[in-house]
Amino acid sequence: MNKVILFNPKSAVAKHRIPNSIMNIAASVEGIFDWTIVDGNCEENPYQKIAGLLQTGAFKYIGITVMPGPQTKQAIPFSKKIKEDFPGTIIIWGGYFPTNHYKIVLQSGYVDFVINGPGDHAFPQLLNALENNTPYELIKNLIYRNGDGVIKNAKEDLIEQDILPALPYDKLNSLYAIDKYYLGKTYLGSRTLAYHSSIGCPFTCSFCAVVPTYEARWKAKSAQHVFNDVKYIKEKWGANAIEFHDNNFFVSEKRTVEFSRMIRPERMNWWGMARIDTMDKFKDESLALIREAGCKIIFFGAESGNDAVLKQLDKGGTQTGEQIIRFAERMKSFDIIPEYSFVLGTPAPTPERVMEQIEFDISFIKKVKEVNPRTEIVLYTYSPVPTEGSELFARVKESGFEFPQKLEDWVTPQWERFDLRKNPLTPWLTPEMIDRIRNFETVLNGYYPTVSDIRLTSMKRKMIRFVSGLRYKTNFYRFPYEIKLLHRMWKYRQPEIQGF
Ligand code: B12
Ligand code: SF4
Repeated sequence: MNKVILFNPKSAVAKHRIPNSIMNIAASVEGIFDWTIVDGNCEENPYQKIAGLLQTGAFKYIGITVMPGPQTKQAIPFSKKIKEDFPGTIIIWGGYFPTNHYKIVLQSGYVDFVINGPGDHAFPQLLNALENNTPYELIKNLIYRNGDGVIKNAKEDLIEQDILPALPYDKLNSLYAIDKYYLGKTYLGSRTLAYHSSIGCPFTCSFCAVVPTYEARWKAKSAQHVFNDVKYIKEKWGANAIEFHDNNFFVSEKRTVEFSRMIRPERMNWWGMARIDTMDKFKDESLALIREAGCKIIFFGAESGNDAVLKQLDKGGTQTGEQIIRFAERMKSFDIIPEYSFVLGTPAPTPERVMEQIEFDISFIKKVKEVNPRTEIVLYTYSPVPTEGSELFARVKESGFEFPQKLEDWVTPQWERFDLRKNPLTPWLTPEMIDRIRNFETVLNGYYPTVSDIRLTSMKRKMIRFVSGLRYKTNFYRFPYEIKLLHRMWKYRQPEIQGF
């Protein structure tokens, strides 16, 4: 039986997370195929490592996980080179990038298959078909080339998460010590590990890559299952804090409350992502319990304070600017830090309206800070994702915006910035608008440094706040070089790209 390489391209310069995407895929073939992991975050020269494995002749398949941005930088050139150097290798991509951009990926000619969304069944089924020379054309979640065309198979129903095989921590540890994946000292603890307890999301926000991938579906592990896993991670691997990587951890109040009751005595801190309108419906007792159970900070997609923009973003129809402010205040009484992310720079019919929207949100963010100064703000610039059928994406297409036509174009510097949601190449945004957003961000981060940068001493905090104060108060954000200099000198943390 041919063996399998699972490759996690480099995703972060430091503090890289445990590679849960390929750990899930490894679990799906455990006991059926012999597999190994190459983690681009932990290897000096990952291509050499992969080539060494392929040279043995024992490996025929390489599965690569790709999220947009940094991971494409290794995934694209490496796949191309593997096909040139080892043409018999079958290359299979999975993850958010190929799921949303499958055509360009397969048209490159050097990626053989794409797995559309969850790969827990599709991946072993595909390998079985290829090994036994049986048809793969009906495998759900598979996308493949046929002649000149690209065929997208039907989607599979979401799998019950409790019956999925356990992640192979022991085997990973034999390849790369689990200790490498602790996030060192963070705001949460000294040994924070990432865990994923549910897939998808039941909502259909028109700017979000999760929507075309999961089509408004969500499946979660039960509270008991999550607790058992967390306890195992704590006892066997020594974690003292958990980062829940679910797109939407708090969908169910019942599951959250059950989990909180179980985890409370373990004295662990944890973090997760949520929606404001969902959590605003949680009872006071539930919020108090969540905090007591160790949840210190929650990431919320606030997106905008402007109700018309929220409607355009399709935030489920129930989130409003008024609610965003009120909820920030509500979180104060529970001592939970709300981490609000905003998406600025969405399209509007005229340039003046685009700028008005940006200015509106800048003042709105300042209001949020007034009612609850501990609210962490993460600022993104809107980068389109192909949410076909949404009014927002229709407007994006009308504007003349186009995704790259060749896979290699994604690794050019301008498209990399697009992925990082910093400079999105959208035709309606002028350089002045982008500067206004980025400069405001710099001044905001100067006046309110993130709590997650635990290396920033109180002296440094006071100093940078002092330096930024006048600008913040007078709305003068242009050329904030002095703040940038301090940020660079002190290696200021950027939660928007480094994660929390
Ligand atoms: C952890 C994480 C990171 C980590 C690193 C990830 C890593 N691999 O090391 C960090 C913090 C570095 C990060 C950064 C970014 N991230 Co990120 N990240 C995530 C997060 C929270 C979890 C990924 C994960 O482990 N999932 C758990 C696994 C089990 O799920 P999965 O990946 O979907 O895997 C399943 C399937 O997709 C498929 N599959 C996946 N890979 C493969 C591979 C093969 C071979 C097969 C067959 C199948 C397969 O099967 C799996 C099991 O069913 C996701 C959101 C999420 N919940 O998934 C965002 C997410 C992937 N990130 C995203 C983005 C955009 C980024 C950034 C590029 C930009 C940004 N500003 O956030 C930055 C890059 C910054 C930089 N470094 O410069 C977006 C992608 C959106 C999009 N447009 O496609 C997501 C979806 C968040 C979001 N909702 O917007 N990220
Ligand atoms: S609630 Fe969050 S994860 Fe769900 S669709 Fe909206 S932005 Fe995406």
